[in-house]
Amino acid sequence: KVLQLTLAVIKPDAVAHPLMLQALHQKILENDFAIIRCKDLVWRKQDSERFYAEHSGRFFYQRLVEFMSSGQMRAYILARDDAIRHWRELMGPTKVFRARYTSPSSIRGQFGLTDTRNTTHGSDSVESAQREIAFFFPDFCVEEWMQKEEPLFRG
Ligand code: DAT
Ligand code: MG
Repeated sequence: KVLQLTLAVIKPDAVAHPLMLQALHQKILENDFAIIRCKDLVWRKQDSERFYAEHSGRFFYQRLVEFMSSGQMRAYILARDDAIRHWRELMGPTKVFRARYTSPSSIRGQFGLTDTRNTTHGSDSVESAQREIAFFFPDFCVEEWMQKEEPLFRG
């Protein structure tokens, strides 16, 4: 099994509720992720615009950008075998109604409020994980971590 890193974010709707934040943190630990870095932060509107630039022009873009800069978030670098896929599976589908019906026990199925306020973010590929980790944790070097720390997880 190959250890993989992913970026996970608890979005402002969930951080606003201390019990939900705690439940999500617990869920991370229960699902065999190692928490490599964790920090609380608030985005300015331009951080939000930059992070979601791929969605600019979509009908929900303004709503998304406003929401993601509306309050505290908690960002994690998580490590696990197949971390990207496992975290996305735990989150469930993007859209809240799909999540409710097809994956009621997923994070979004349980806690998602709307298609925009859907509690969590997770990278969707190795490339986006690299980019997103650098975006949230500019001082973190993935290559260096893989060389120095990853071997410690092997035994
Ligand atoms: P995901 O967060 O599952 O990777 P995405 O990358 O397609 O989904 O979209 C990023 C965020 O944009 C998503 O978490 C919430 C918002 N969003 C996406 N599709 C939306 C829609 N149809 N209506 C409202 N918000 C949407
Ligand atoms: Mg995405």
